[in-house]
Amino acid sequence: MKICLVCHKYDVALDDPCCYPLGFMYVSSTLKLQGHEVKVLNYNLWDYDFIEEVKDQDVVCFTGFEEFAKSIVRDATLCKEMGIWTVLGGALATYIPEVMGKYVDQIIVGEFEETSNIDDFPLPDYEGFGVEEYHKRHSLKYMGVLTSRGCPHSCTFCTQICKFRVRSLGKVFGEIEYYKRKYEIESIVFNDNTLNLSKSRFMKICNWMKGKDLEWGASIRCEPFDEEMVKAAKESNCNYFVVGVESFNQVKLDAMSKGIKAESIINTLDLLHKYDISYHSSILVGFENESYEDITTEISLIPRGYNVFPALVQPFVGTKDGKTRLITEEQEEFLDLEFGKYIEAHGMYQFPALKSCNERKEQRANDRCTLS
Ligand code: B12
Ligand SMILES: C[S@@+](CC[C@H](N)C(=O)[O-])C[C@H]1O[C@@H](n2cnc3c(N)ncnc32)[C@H](O)[C@@H]1O
Ligand code: SF4
Repeated sequence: MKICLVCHKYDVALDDPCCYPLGFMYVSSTLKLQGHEVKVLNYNLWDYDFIEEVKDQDVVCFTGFEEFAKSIVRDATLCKEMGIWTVLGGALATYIPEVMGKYVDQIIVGEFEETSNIDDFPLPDYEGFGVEEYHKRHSLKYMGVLTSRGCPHSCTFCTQICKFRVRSLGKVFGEIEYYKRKYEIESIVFNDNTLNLSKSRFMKICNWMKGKDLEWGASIRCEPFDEEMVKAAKESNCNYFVVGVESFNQVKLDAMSKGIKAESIINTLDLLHKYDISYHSSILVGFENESYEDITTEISLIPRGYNVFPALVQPFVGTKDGKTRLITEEQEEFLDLEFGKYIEAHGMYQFPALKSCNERKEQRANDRCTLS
C-alpha cells in the first residue's frame, strides 16, 4: 500500500535537542518492513502542496499532541473529501480517541509495535524524515536514541503512551556505532524519559560512551544520582542534563507523586555544578489548589544559583493536573509571559552543543582569529 505520514511542524527551534519526531520515525520503519511504500511529509523541514502530495496515496497517517489537533482535523477533512483513508496515532489518539475519531477513519492507541519484542524493533527511519537536511541545518550532527520506552513512575502531571521497557544495551550501542559510522555524528541525545532509572545501567552507558569522542545529553531524575554517577557522566563526555525537579517543597513533591526527597534535588544539582555539567529544570506551578500568592511565594523561594526555571503545568491529554486552576486567566497569562521572559533571558533551552548555526560560525571565526 502507498502510505503517507504527515508530520506537522513543531513549535520548537530546529536546534532543539529533542527535535526528531522519533515515534513517527519508528512507525515509518515498521511500515517499510511490512512492505508498504512510505512517503513522508515533514513540515519541520519543508513545505508541500498537500493535495498534490497525497492524491495518489491509499492511506494518510497523522500523529501529535494537542498543538497539532487543528492541522490534523484540517488535513484529515481534505483527505476524506478525496476518498483517502486516514489514520491517527500518538497522544491525541491514545487519550481522546472518541474526540479525534470524529475526524479520522482509524485510531491507533498506544505504541505501534506494542506486541513485538522491543529488541526486534527496526531502527527509526531517519532517512525518510530527511536526516541529512537536519544535519545541514543543525550546528552539529547529532542523533536521538531511545534506550527505553515509557517510565515506571507516575508523576501526576505526566503521561506515558506505553508501559516501561528497556532495550538491551548491546542493541543500543550497536545503533550508536552505526550512526557514528554512517553520519559521522558529533553528539547523541538520549531521548528516554529518564536515563538514570537504574544506577548500574546508567554506569554501563557512561562507561561505554567513554572515549567514543561523542558528546551526549539526557533527561534524568534526582534519584538515583551520586558522585560516582556524575563522575562517570563527566568522564564520558556528557555535557547536558534535563533534570526533573518540579518543586523544592516536599509536600508538593509528594502530592505530585514525584517519589523523590527534596534534599536529593540539591545534592544532584550541586554535583552537576561541582563537575561542571550544564543542565536545566523546572518548578511546576498552576496546580488546582495553588493561589497566585502560593505561586509567587514558591518562585521567590527557589534557591539561588541553580538553573531552575518556573513553568506552568500544562494540562496535556492524559493528565489531570492544570485543567482546573485557582488563578484567574489574567494571572495565568501574566505568569506565562513573565516565565517566557525569564527563560529567554537565561537561555534555558540552550543545549550547549547546539548553539544556533550563526553563533557557532561566529565562534569558529573568533577561534580562528585567536589562533592566528
Ligand atoms: C522528542 C520529544 C519532543 C519533540 C518531538 C515530539 C515527539 N513526539 O516526537 C518536541 C521538541 C516537539 C517535544 C516538545 C515537548 N515535549 Co516532548 N518529548 C520528546 C521525547 C523526548 C521523545 C518522544 C519519543 O520519541 N517517544 C518515544 C516514541 C517511541 O513514542 P511516541 O512518540 O509516543 O510514538 C509511539 C506511539 O505514540 C505510536 N505513534 C505515534 N505516532 C503515531 C502515528 C500513527 C499513525 C500510528 C499508527 C502510531 C503512532 O507509535 C510510536 C512508536 O511506538 C519524549 C520523551 C519520551 N521518551 O517519550 C518527550 C515528551 C513526549 N515530551 C514532553 C513534554 C513535557 C514536552 C514539552 C512540553 C516540553 C516543553 N517544556 O516545551 C513540549 C510540548 C509538546 C506539546 N506541544 O505537547 C513529555 C510529555 C508529557 C505529557 N504528555 O504528559 C514527554 C513524555 C517527556 C516527559 N516525560 O516529560 N518533545
Ligand atoms: C523527562 S522529564 C525529566 C526527567 C525525569 N523523567 C524526571 O521526571 O525527573 C521532563 C520534564 O518535563 C516537564 N513536564 C512533564 N510534563 C509536564 C506538564 N504536564 N507540564 C509542564 N511540564 C511538564 C517536567 O518538568 C519534567 O521534569
Ligand atoms: S515526570 Fe519523569 S519520572 Fe515522572 S512519570 Fe514523567 S518521565 Fe517519569
